[in-house]
Amino acid sequence: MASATKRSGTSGHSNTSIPGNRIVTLDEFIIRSEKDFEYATGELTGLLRDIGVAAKIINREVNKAGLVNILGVADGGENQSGDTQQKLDVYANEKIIECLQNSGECCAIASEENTDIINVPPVTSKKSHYVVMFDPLDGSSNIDVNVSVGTIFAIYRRKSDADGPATLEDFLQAGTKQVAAGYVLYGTSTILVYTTGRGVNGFTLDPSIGEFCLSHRNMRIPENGSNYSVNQGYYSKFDLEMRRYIDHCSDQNYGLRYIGSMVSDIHRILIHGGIFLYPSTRKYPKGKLRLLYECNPLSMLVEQAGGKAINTQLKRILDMEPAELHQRSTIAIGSPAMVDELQAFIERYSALPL
Ligand code: AHM
Ligand code: MG
Repeated sequence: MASATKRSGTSGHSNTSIPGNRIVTLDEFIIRSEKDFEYATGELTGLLRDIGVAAKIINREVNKAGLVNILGVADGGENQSGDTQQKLDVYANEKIIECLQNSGECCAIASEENTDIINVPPVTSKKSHYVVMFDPLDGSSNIDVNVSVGTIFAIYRRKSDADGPATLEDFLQAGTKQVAAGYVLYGTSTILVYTTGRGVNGFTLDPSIGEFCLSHRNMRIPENGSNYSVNQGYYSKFDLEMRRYIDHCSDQNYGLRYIGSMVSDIHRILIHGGIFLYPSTRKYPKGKLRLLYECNPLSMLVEQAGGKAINTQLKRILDMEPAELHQRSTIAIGSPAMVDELQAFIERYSALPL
């Protein structure tokens, strides 16, 4: 098997002083990057490392999913949002919570799979200033058929006093307040991509040494793309402006690529350009995807790579003020020229009388 580390030092410049021609592990990169932050205490560094460890554990289980009894729907069947819960959803959720609780680097957690926030008891009386939100296994309906799935995470600084327990308000913050966001894609190879607001970097898991190694430095999304990504099966349920935009994509001979696993679709768009759409449908009038666990972290990443992310009311996703933990949103995200083009369609057609 080709070593992932051989791809280290791809295009772009680094936001750290790491030379481009040698293996750089995720841990080393995180520690070096800490020096970019004047008042860094090491907490954020610790959190990112915890997520890296959880990702390796989940990766191990995802990779052998067909061999052990971990495929299929979990006992109980659904989470609080009414989504089908797979055994691997439950496993991934438990592992991330466990890793975060063991280190105590965050004071509370919110997961797409849990109804309420989970307070993390302090470890060795250390006060933590961060909360973490995540979707443990996004696109999990794809697991049973061996299609890529992902973990998405977002880290915020708490608003409440560090002496007391975390509150819901610590989580109901606009996406602009994220201090870090990222995803892990369990695909043909496993890659962890994250940002702390200073560019986007990707780390491929080299199975031969069990380490995430820097493979995609300073990722930049292409200004334009030739693919669009939407569940076209819902076409007749979309609003007029969305149908006209999809017609336009087809007229322009854009390719349709839709995996049904948002992390995979966004990863492709980050690398090759394109646009991902999840507008309102009859089943999900406010959109399907969750603002806090999916839209905000992926919007931060895409913006950091030079892209754009808006909802179908043309509001920047990162400026939305969340009112509830499991809030859903519509989303259009990707190459800036394509999001602008969609915006022009919405402005033009939503103004027409029905
Ligand atoms: P999940 O968090 O329950 O897995 O749902 C989110 C997923 C996204 O990854 C994907 O883009 C979307 O749901 C697919 O939905 P649909 O099957 O309606 O197209
Ligand atoms: Mg999800």
